[in-house]
Amino acid sequence: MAYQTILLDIADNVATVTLNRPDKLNAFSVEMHEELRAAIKDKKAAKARAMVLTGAGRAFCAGADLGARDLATEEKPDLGALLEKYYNPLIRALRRLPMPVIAAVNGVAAGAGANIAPGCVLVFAARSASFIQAFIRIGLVPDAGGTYMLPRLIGLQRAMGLAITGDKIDAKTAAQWGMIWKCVDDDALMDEVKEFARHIATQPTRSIGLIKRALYASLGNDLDSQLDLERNLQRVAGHGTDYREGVRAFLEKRPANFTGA
Ligand code: LHQ
Repeated sequence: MAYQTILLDIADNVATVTLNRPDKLNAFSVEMHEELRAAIKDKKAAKARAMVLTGAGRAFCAGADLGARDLATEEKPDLGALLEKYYNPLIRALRRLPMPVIAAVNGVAAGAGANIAPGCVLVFAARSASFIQAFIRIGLVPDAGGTYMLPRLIGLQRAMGLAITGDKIDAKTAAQWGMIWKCVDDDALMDEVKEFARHIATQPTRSIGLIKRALYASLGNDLDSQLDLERNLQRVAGHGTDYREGVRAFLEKRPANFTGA
């Protein structure tokens, strides 16, 4: 498929998706939503063992394209319908994808753009990048999973503060607060993320998918349910060839050669 608003590159078992509307700071149009959805489901990309999500130009993503609706003629815009059709399925898809998706936040991430990043398993951000819960600035509510992830990542006070002020925080603060995994020098960001993704793509991919399931489920589970889930997932992991290979490699004192199965 030829994409107009994203770029998809697959190399070394890593699928890199670049949001590519740089003149709009990679704001989400319907077309970009549809192309991103197609890229996530792409058959070749699905064979990769890690995905990187980043933005072209100076921004990661400025959220919804605010020029896409004509509010002068729309009396009661149904923004819920847009979330139902595009943003919610995107967050669910990122969550459920068995491979790890790593966000490389190369610049400003605002509105839904700030919240799709923590929808990925790990977030690396350039030192000059920033995160803005911009919704309040236009009379809206954080979406794309922000009201779920933010309090869990950074605590209720900080989440509340960011959401009701729309204040910008820089990548260093985001890392200190636990909102992102790592803040990286601008020039080093893509090299570091690619190297990390290539490494992760050599690891037991199936286990990573199971770990995603376990840790995300833990955010809503009590201990008993979580212990049951760990038992179930470990059962699945124990049937994988990577488990056998990992143990064999350990006993033979050699590096493991994981296939992701
Ligand atoms: C944009 C955008 C943008 C269009 C920059 N759209 N063009 C879900 C459901 C339904 C509806 C609504 O929303 C949602 C979820 C959401 O995401 S709501 C939140 C939407 N996003 C925002 O409110 C952020 C809007 N953007 C900004 O506040 C600023 O652009 C930031 C702080 C991101 C960057 O500021 P600057 O670095 O000063 O850049 P800029 O404002 O000059 O933008 C550069 C260009 O990008 C500019 O176009 P132009 O033709 O003048 O060069 C902007 O109009 C365009 N752009 N964001 N979201």
